[in-house]
Amino acid sequence: MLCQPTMLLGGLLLLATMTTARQRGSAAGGRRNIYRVQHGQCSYTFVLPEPDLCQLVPVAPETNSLQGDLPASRLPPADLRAQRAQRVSQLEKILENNTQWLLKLEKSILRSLRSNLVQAKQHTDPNQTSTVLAPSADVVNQTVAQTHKLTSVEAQVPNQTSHITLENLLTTNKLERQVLMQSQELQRLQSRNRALESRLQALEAQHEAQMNSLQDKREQLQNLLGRQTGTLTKLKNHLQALSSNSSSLQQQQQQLMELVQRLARLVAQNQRTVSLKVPKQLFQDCAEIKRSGANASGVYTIHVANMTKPLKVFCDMETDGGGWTLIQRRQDGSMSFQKTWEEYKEGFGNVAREYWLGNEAVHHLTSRTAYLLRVELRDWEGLQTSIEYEHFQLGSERQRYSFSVNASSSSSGFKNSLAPQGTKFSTSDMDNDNCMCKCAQMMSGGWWFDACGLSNLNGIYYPVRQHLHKLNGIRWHYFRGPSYSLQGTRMMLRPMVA
Ligand SMILES: [Ca+2]
Repeated sequence: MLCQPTMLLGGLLLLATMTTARQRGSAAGGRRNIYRVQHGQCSYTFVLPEPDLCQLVPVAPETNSLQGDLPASRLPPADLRAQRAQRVSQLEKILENNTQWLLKLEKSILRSLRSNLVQAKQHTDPNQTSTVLAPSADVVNQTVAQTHKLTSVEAQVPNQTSHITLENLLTTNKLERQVLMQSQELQRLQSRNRALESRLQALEAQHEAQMNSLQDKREQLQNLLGRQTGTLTKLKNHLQALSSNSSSLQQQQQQLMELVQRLARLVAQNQRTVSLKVPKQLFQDCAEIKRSGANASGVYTIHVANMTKPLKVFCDMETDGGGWTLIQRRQDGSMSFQKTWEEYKEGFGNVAREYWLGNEAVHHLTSRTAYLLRVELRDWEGLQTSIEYEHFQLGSERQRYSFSVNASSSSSGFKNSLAPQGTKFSTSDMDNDNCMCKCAQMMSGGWWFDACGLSNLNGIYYPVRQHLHKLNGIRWHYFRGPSYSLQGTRMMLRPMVA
């Protein structure tokens, strides 16, 4: 069925209106419009999306507000952004080409429409009109096909735009997560930094306190050093003073020594003078010395008959009239009495302290005249006693210095403890006792051991608190028992007839 020329003209006008409206829709953006084209008895419906191409282009990744706040190092890669921008640019070019093509089509239609209108006014024959409008229908069909093509192209634009937007959203979410994680990390680092700062402050305070303490100690040490230096200086001064004093003392000592030497020389000269003036007098014993006028107890020199050498001897000038010649004395343990036969024969010790005059001298002395032997004993408690023996005489060495007495008398009434007369003298190296043993080795010292007898005044000297229960000590049985070691003893001779 043929369409009326007016209807065809209205359809073309509608098509032109549609094209113009589409262009405005593109400018307004966002909506989908339905267009209908009536061509004769045929009706064409166009559903065209109204993409916001003009708005999509500005919503580029560079204008994202969130990305705009990010540091440059956290932005998407540059090539990704360039790729997206390129794709958007391509779409825009396609759309622009299509639009230009539509504008050209529109102009062509308008030109054809005007020429057809002019021809229609010239030729009112409907048949001719239909013949003239036939090419216009072909043009409309071409226009519809181009419109379909344009619609498909426009439909691709939102899809591409949605895809790009989705990628942007995903990238944005990813970046937001990274930003959140980095913010959390930053907070953690800030918290750790604050803790480290607090610790640093505490350490600085501790360090300052230690520095103050060290400063105080240093000041104390300096004070101490100063005091010690002062003390050292004083000590040096004292030392110098002492050195000078010492030098002075040494000089005085030297002067004194020289003085003593001069005095000694003077004394020696005086002694030689006295010896030259006084004729030398020889004494047999202390009794003779006493008779010569000497009344002071002390050390004298005697000349015993038949003895080649003079003897130093201690004379007791006080006891019971004095004149006693000591042949034995024990008083402090200063002399050991562990001696040989020969030593007991010749005598030993210090006559001013402890000594044994000598068996040979006693033999010669008691062979000249009758002597009284006095034995004095003293214990550790201060008790003293004495025993005297008349006609004490000591045999010769050939007789092993055996002794003989006539009678004895004790000042305290004690029984005699001396061995029987005739008992020989024994030493550790000369056994003359009446025992199968060697009493001198058992009892120590040299003595008139029987077997081994009741006395030994030449035993070992034991000091106080060690003097008990000693069989080899200085013992006298009938005074303090068989094992009591005495504190002191004296044996001395004096002629029975003065
Ligand atoms: Ca014997």
